[in-house]
Amino acid sequence: MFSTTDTIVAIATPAGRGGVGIVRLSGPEAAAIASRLTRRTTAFVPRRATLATLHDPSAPASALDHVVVTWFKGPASYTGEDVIELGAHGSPVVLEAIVRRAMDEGARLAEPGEFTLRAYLHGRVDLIQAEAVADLIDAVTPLQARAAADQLDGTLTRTIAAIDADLFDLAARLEASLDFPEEGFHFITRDDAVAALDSVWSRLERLARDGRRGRMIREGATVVIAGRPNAGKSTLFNALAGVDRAIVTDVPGTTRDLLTERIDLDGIAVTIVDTAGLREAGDAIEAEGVRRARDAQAAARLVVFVIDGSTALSDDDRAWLDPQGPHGVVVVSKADLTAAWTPPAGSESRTVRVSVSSGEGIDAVRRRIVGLLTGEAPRTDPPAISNVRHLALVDDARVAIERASLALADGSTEELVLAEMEAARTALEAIVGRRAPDDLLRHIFGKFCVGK
Ligand SMILES: Nc1nc2c(ncn2[C@@H]2O[C@H](COP(=O)(O)OP(=O)(O)O)[C@@H](O)[C@H]2O)c(=O)[nH]1
Ligand SMILES: [Mg+2]
Repeated sequence: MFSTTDTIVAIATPAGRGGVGIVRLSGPEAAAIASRLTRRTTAFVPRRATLATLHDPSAPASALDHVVVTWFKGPASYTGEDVIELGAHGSPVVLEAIVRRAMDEGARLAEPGEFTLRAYLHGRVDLIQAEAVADLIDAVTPLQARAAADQLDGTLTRTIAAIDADLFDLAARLEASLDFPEEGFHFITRDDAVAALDSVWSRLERLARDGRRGRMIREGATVVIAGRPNAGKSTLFNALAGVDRAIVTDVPGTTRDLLTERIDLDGIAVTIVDTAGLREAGDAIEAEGVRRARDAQAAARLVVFVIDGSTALSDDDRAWLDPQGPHGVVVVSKADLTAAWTPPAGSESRTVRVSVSSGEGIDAVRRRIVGLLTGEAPRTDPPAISNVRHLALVDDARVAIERASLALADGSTEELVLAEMEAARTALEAIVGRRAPDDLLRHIFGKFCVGK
């Protein structure tokens, strides 16, 4: 079990220097430790920022820093305990000295995610919201941040709670029918029970469908640009990245190492990778580049295959143009030059014609990438669900409801139906964290950084 009886301390602001830096304390001794650090005899006033001087016992004459002390009295605080925030100047030396002083006064260095873990243990947030805190901090696109903020607001919590409540209601009525068997399905007709299960099933199905896009938004994807040397890969990479990262020349084999750049495509954090052209390499360095290119292509979520429109096709090119060819985006480059080949029948729907000189086709490539990654037209609303753990549990619940419906349809006993409904509820409650085992909590909060 996790202990919350001691007082924890950590630097809450990022590593490095800044105008201000914050040291956070949480636990029963937080306010007392702050008083001792600042040698104050009068108590701090809750929620009021108070200027104080922090002393260094090894140099009693000089101050360590002037700090703004804010006391969030529990339970109305982030963790639900007494929380003290010490706003100092953002110097790592000062902030580390403050943490050491707090430890001298009895605080313990916080574990990663321990502040948010305590918020969860004290019921200030549920597990969805705690995980959303980490997602919000880690967000690299505005849509990722919005999706996380929505979950922090409780959108997903409420959706799950509503489904869980309907299941509870249905279970209660089925139980009642069990307890009074002579009345048969008096408390609910079989048809109503079937309809209620159907409704729960479709809500879970919608969540799961939406969640696949949500997961893409939360986790992002790696997209590799492949093709023959000189096809125009680095030029396309630069155009997508919006910066001249990759060296572009008309010498085949210019790009040797992998180049990556993270871009925001409709809210999805896409890491694009420029690779060496796939060919018989000229020297050992290029050969290594080609090997890395093949590895990257194998690991990528999606391949953008570039075919030079102005030179004759290779066998690889033909394979990608084939309507039954590999899954990916096929780009025909150099659309401004005279075409050297005519597109094979049926290949048009697979290809995007691009000219980087005129800018033609770049937006279409972006759209095609997003479309293939999300499996649907981009929407602007963040999906309710985005986390693999949640998604797997929603699927478990959906499958259990399917079994419950089957049991109901083939006239099985109510006990069987109820057992499946209970399994669905267990999965839903595990999402929210109502029945979370310690090792799951360790796993989730261990991924936070210290001070969160
Ligand atoms: N005219 C024209 N030339 C292009 C275009 N895209 C790339 N190139 C040229 O093709 C050559 C090879 O481009 P690069 O991006 O280095 O190809 P990579 O070897 O596949 O990375 C360079 O001389 C580019 O300037 C295009 O859209 N139009
Ligand atoms: Mg290149």
